Amino acid sequence: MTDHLFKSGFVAIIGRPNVGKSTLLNRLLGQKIAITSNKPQTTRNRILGILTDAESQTLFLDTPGIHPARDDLNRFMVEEAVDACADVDMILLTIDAERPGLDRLDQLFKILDGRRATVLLGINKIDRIPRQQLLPMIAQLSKQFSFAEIIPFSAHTGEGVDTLLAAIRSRLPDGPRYYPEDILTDLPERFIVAEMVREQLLKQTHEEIPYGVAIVVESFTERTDRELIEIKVKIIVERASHKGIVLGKGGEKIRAIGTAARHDIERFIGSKVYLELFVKVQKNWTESARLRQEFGYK
Ligand SMILES: Nc1nc2c(ncn2[C@@H]2O[C@H](COP(=O)(O)OP(=O)(O)O)[C@@H](O)[C@H]2O)c(=O)[nH]1
Ligand SMILES: [Mg+2]
Repeated sequence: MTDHLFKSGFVAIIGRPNVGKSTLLNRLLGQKIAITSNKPQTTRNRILGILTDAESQTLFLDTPGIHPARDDLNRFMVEEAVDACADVDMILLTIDAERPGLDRLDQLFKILDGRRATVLLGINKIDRIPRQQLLPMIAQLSKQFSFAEIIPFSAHTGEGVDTLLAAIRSRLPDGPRYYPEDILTDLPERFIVAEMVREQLLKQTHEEIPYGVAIVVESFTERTDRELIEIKVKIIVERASHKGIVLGKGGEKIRAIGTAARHDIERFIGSKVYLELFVKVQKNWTESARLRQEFGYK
């Protein structure tokens, strides 16, 4: 294949928290690299997912949700999402079919209008609505912004995702293969390991705990004597009382978190893993620029 026939480009996946952006990315890649949950601040950083076939390479940017930001960590997350729209070829604005309104997105549309990127609208979670709602919904949405295309799909069941992918690939400009074809992300393994632990904290603890948590991989050692990777992970919480909740009665909670995270990490790395978790209290780290940076929110 001669190089000038190859297509490639960046696609930013944006939208409100919880509409299923990260679930879609994982579905597109056929592997879990982005963590998901029903809690709003699940995705904190921009995540690059790379999908390559014989003719093209699509570089998807999964982003934290766009929402009113009340504090510094949230402002960082919204900036990550808006920044991701700079210099991309396409923007896939994603909405939830159960709450399809584009209201309060005026500001976002102003930003999008100024971009050269093609804007597609993805309507996710169509498995949750009666089919006959779909056409009127599309008619309504197409009046609100001139999307290049509106594509309904379910990231959960996979329905419509092939159509979405075809719509994206057909609009890719000529471009090089930026990454080798077997690379799925530019994220370090350590980052994804930390995210998989954070996902379990999101899923297995409640209230303010998941929001005030940061995860740091302290060591990552490949044992040569056994086919095993030893990973030591520090869980940072904002308060002493949170430490007790994460540990649980007799250490029950942290064991459950460790077991579930280890399964995901083993599937991702393709090797047996020994995972050691420990909890440290770092008061009000979300308010400290230095600590946010140290914990990976630059
Ligand atoms: N029923 C249904 N649930 C979905 C679908 N896509 C995502 N979800 C769920 O919606 C929640 C938010 O998903 P997530 O990918 O973390 O959303 P994000 O904040 O936009 O990245 C999770 O509980 C997902 O399992 C879908 O197509 N159908
Ligand atoms: Mg997400």
